[in-house]
This record gives sequence, structure tokens and C-alpha cells, in this order.
Amino acid sequence: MKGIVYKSTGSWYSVKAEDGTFYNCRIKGKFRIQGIKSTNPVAVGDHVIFDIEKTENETPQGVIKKIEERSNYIIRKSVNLSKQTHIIASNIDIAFLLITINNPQTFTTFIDRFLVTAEAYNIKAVLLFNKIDTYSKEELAEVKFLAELYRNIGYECIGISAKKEKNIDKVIALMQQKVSMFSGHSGVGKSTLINAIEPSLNLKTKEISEQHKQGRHTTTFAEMFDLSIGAQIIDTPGIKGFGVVDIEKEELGNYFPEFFEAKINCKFNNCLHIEEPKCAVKEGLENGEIAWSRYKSYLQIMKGEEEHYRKDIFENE
Ligand SMILES: Nc1nc2c(ncn2[C@@H]2O[C@H](COP(=O)(O)OP(=O)(O)OP(=O)(O)O)[C@@H](O)[C@H]2O)c(=O)[nH]1
Ligand SMILES: [Mg+2]
Ligand SMILES: [Zn+2]
Repeated sequence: MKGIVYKSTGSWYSVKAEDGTFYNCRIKGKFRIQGIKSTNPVAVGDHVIFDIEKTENETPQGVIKKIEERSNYIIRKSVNLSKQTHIIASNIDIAFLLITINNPQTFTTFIDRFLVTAEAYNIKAVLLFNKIDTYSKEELAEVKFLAELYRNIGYECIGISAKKEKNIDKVIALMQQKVSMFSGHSGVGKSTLINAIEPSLNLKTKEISEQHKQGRHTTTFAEMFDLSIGAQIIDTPGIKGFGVVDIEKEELGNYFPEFFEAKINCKFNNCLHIEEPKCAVKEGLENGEIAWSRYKSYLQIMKGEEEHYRKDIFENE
């Protein structure tokens, strides 16, 4: 049978068959995916082939035999096993990043790593600036600044309030007939936004009183939901950082669209935009066409530095 993985709890997978029935499936011991060193061989969004096992009890269970080739996937580095990766979700049409200026704060290095990952796998990325109902004048100015920065590069940016249901219709319009993923730090409002779109799901969200407790994730597993607007959404647990793996140094600049555009004017066609003379990216920085925050993210990924969560990249200036 064919189906799509809707939920994974580590050892069990909830798979929706073509006829709409959900089956609890597991994988056989030796099952491995070639080429990917991942802590989870099967991810939410995967298209799989599975067999129904005859069981004594009433509910039939399935065994996943094969995963169809993924059109794309979003990964993060595993928290403990440094060399391993964790596939957050696969076969995504649009990846939405929820960004909050405050409570919690999202830094540009995090945004840029997300965008690089999306570019590398050719996934349309949209930035949602959430909680606009809570911001001070200064914080709203920050939203405006960042939205303009990323719009200039070509990314769609929408200011929203999941709680006050502001601009939700704009998000819905982008989601029609597609598989979307909501991503972002813990507490940015991913589950709240899904509830705003589909109230009947009534997903668990963080209580206000719990908000300041660090390291508490309300959503603990990625899960896909069918929405009545005619779309699928994958809710994901909040993540601290995106690992950018499998990207060669020479390729990295291609995943910063404004660097890629400038590169044609670099003196060397293999310019890494670091030490080289007559570099159009560095000229772009000087004349204000390219944002310094983007270049800092670029250098950080290039050097393979770990992301410093909750550390402002400008704090050394
Ligand atoms: N004022 C305001 N609060 C919001 C908004 N969106 C979400 N919140 C609140 O932020 C808190 C966290 O929201 P969640 O939806 O649980 O966040 P999450 O991104 O799903 O978090 P994890 O599941 O831990 O990754 C909750 O108390 C929400 O009510 C918003 O637009 N405005
Ligand atoms: Mg959540
Ligand atoms: Zn250059």
C-alpha cells in the first residue's frame, strides 16, 4: 500500500493510506536510507510503501518497506550526536519561518541559516513576523527593517498576529493546495497559528505562565495535519538551530540570492567573497546594497561555526 507519513514518534509512524485510513506503522530492523546519516530514517511528509501485518487483535498494523525519493527535506543537526542529522520534514512545498522580535527573540543568523537550507533544497520560503500585536514602537521598526531587508532579496514577508488573527488570510492564500511547514524557535507561535487557521485541531500551545521556562517545547514531535482550506500543514517542535550540512564552500554563496546575483561581477568566477580583490559582494556591502548581517551569517556558515542561540550577532560591534 502507498501512504504518507503524518506523524513520527521515533519508533512508530502514523501513515495515511491513499483511501484516507490511518495506520500505525513501524520499520523493520535493518531498514536504512542510503546516503543519509540520520537519527530518523523515516520523516513526516515521506511517501512510503507499506504492508499490513495480520495481527491477532483488532487494529491492523503496518510495516514500512520503502520510502519514495524525497523531493526535498529540511534537516537540523542532532543535538547530541554532532555528526548526525535529524530530518524535520520532507516533500515540502512551502517552508514558513515564524519570527518574533521578542519573546523569544529571533536573530538574523538563524533566519539566514533557515533560508540557506530552503534555497539549497529549492523550497519556497516565506517569513512570518508573528506577535505584531505585542510590539513596542521600536520593535515594530525592527520588523519593518527586517521585512524590507528580506523583501529586497526576494523573500515574501508578512507581519501577522496568530493570536489576534491578523493577516491570517494572507498566509492561507499561500498555503492552498500545498504542503506547508511552520518552523521557528520554541514559543514563536507555530501551533497557535495552526489553531487560528483550523480551530477544530485545538493544538496544545504554551500557557503564558509557562512561556519563560526555557527548554520546554510544547510541540515535541513533527506532525502533519489536513486542513479544511485544502492544504496540509506540518507543525514542528521549536528548534534552536538549523544545521547547514552537505553544502560545499564554493556553493554556499549560491544560496544567498543577492550574493549569487552580484557574483557575475566578481573578478574571479569562483570568488568566495572573502579575500579576493574586485569582489562585487564586498562592493555591495560597502555601498549598502548587501546587508552586513547577511554577510556575517555567510562567514559564520562558511567557517562552520555553531550558531549562538540568543546571542546577538551585533554584540561585538
Ligand atoms: N500576543 C500574542 N501571543 C501569541 C501570538 N502567537 C502565539 N502567541 C503566544 O505564544 C505562546 C507560544 O505559542 P505556541 O503556539 O505554543 O508556540 P510554538 O511555536 O508552537 O512553540 P513550540 O511548540 O514549543 O515549538 C502562547 O502563549 C501563545 O498564546 C501572537 O500573535 N500574539
Ligand atoms: Mg507548538
Ligand atoms: Zn566575490
